[in-house]
Amino acid sequence: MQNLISSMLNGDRRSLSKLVSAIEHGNLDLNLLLNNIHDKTSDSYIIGVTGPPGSGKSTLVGNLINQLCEENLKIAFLAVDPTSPFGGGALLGDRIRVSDFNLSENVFIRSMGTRGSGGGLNGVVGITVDLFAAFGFDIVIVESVGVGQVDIDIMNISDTVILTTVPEAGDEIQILKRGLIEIADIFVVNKIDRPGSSHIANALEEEINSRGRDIDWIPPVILSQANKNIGIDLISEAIQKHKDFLKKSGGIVTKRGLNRDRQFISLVENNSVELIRKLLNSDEQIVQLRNKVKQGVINPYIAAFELNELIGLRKK
Ligand SMILES: Nc1nc2c(ncn2[C@@H]2O[C@H](COP(=O)(O)OP(=O)(O)O)[C@@H](O)[C@H]2O)c(=O)[nH]1
Ligand SMILES: [Mg+2]
Repeated sequence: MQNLISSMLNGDRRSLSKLVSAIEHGNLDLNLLLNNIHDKTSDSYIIGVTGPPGSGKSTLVGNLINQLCEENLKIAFLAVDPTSPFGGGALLGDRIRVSDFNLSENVFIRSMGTRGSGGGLNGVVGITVDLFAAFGFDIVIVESVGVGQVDIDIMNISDTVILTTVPEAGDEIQILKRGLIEIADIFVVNKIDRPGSSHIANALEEEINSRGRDIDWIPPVILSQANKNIGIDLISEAIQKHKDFLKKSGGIVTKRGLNRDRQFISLVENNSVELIRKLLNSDEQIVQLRNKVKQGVINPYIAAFELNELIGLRKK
């Protein structure tokens, strides 16, 4: 394990790949890994791409990678799609020409499906991003389905969040309502070859302008046709502008601090749910309490308060 970590830190891609698999399947000493990479993760810039399935995220990222490669940047791409029953590559295979990227030493691509996602996918993604950063990629791009059904907390790990939409998305208003508008730094209306793109773009712009944001960054709305490589240069430019903005204003320090705090809270929430589920079945006093609830001896609400007492979550 230590050897694997050391060779990864020395730039060995096979070791990197093995470590990602180990993280995904949960069979490694996480403490050892995290202690080894903790102080090596700050130089990478993390870009999160989220939006409904089929809106063109992977296509867009593929072209974006091509563009960033021309600037000689080292890029890692993690595609997370918990809706996909396939892991490792199936997801990307028919979308972008992975073989093109394999030719380049500067690009590393992985996908993650449902495997190993027992409630902890956020943790798995966060750790993988840290690993990529420690390996020394200049840019780490994470794609995740972000609307409704699956919630990877993409904003907890990203410096710049891109939200993709498409003209025909009838549920566009829902996207706005679900609060995604608050988390995106750049909006992309993709598939402008289809009718209705300017309508959606205007609606988004209106919504953005109607909200007073607490920072000076006004998220741009960019029109693209990812499958024809149209608008990708504008997206790349917007990312650069946002990055400059964060660096100049010092916002990057605040943002990363907030991200770490949100990551922490989300992990604690996950962990405590898991812990309590275990206790519900294993702790003798709690099992007794459950039996009393079943028998109608104690009201479930009162029992829930009593459980807090039992596990020590007393109100101060
Ligand atoms: N018509 C049209 N199709 C696109 C465009 N961008 C991507 N696609 C296609 O939309 C489908 C879904 O794209 P994909 O990148 O896999 O979407 P994802 O699920 O958001 O990652 C693919 O068949 C793409 O070729 C576009 O601008 N116009
Ligand atoms: Mg995709």
